Parts: sequence; structure tokens; C-alpha cells
Amino acid sequence: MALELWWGSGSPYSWRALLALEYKRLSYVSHLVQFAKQEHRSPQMLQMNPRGRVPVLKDGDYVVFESLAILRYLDRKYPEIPIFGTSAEEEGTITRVICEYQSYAEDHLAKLIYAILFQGIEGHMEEIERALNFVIAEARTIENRLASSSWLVGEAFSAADIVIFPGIKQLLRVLERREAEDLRARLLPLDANFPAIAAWIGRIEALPGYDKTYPPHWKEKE
Ligand SMILES: N[C@@H](CCC(=O)N[C@@H](CS)C(=O)NCC(=O)O)C(=O)O
Repeated sequence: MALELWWGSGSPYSWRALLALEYKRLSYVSHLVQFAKQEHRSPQMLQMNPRGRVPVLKDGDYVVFESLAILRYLDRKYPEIPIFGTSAEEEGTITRVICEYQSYAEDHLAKLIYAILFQGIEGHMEEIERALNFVIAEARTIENRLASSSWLVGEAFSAADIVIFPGIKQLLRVLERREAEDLRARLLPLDANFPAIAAWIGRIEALPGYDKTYPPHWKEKE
């Protein structure tokens, strides 16, 4: 029975699932859910994920949601092209890098993106500045890892790259907005300030199947 993925355009969590499926060369039925039409909250979706969020993966009768759980499931079920390494040590380090990102970067990144997109920068500069400082510190940590290695962990693309890449791409896209002009200069140009991250982004964009994972509504606006 075919794998099926329900996902949303521009959702960094959905992007993780798409990257894993493409990198593992798995065939799947793609269901692009329209947030504007509240399709993620349809009775069918709520039955699969009562939280009404994407991504959701279905494999036969088995349903799994939460992007990290999807990555773990796919790797255990379809181990041929691994994303959690090939040794216990690699798996430990990949999981550690993911946990560090989730613990120390993700909330600050989300705060920054939310402020630029929805809240507005004016009147919130203090908290934005704080979030930005955390994001810059974590970006430095990532930059240092990538300065001596092509991928975040070990010699191959892994779940660590998959988890972190979409958040960074989303931030870069949001920084292009006029409202983010003052913040932009703190991080960009990426090539000059974070050259290893810029090269890593290029490597991921060159992976086979990458184009199929790129948020379709981002293409429309380019
Ligand atoms: N922790 C979840 C987060 C999933 C999530 O928040 N998805 C968003 C899209 S980026 C969503 O479906 N939002 C719909 C809503 O909140 O109504 C994961 O890793 O999969």
C-alpha cells in the first residue's frame, strides 16, 4: 500500500517530511492541504491528527504525525537510505543536534518569524532583539559545525539537516520583507556572514528531488 503525506505549502514541519521521503527515494501520494480553506481541520484530517496540524503520514493502516516522529518512522521502516546515521554513535549525535536545535533555537526563530509576519516590529523591538540574539548565537554554532563538514553530522545528509534546513529557509524568506530591513543586516548577506551555512544550503538544494519539496506558493511569488 502506498505511503500518503498530507502537508502544507510553506510549513517547515511539512518540508521535513517531504525532504525525508524524497531523499529516501520513496514513492508517496501527495495531498497538499490548503490552510486558507481550513482543509487541515477537515473531519478526515482531525480523525488522523486531532490537533489539526500537518504533516501527517499514512502507511497502510498506520498513521503518524509530528514531523520528527515521521522521520523516525520512515527511517525504521525504510532503512535502505538512512537519515539517522549508520552507527549508534551517529544516531546519538544526530538526535542530539536535533534536540539542541529544538531546545535552544526553534522557539526564538518562531518568535522572530511571527513578529515580522504578523505582529509587526514596532513596539516589540526588545523581545525581537532578544530572539534575534539567540538565533544569531545558534546560527554561529551551526556555522562552526559546517565549517569542518559538508553536513551537520557525519559524512552524509541526515535528519539533523532535514530538521534544521526548513526553519533557516523560512527565516531567510521572511527577512526579504520590507518590514525586516533593519533586522536583515544583522544576518545577511549570508555568503559573507555565514559562508558555511550558505554553501550547505546550496548542497541541499542540489539534492535529487529537492525541487519537489520546495513550497509551491513560494515559487508563485518569485
Ligand atoms: N510539532 C509539529 C508542528 C506541526 C505544525 O505546527 N504545523 C503547522 C504548519 S507549519 C500547522 O499545521 N498549523 C495549522 C494550525 O495550527 O491550525 C510537527 O513537528 O509536525
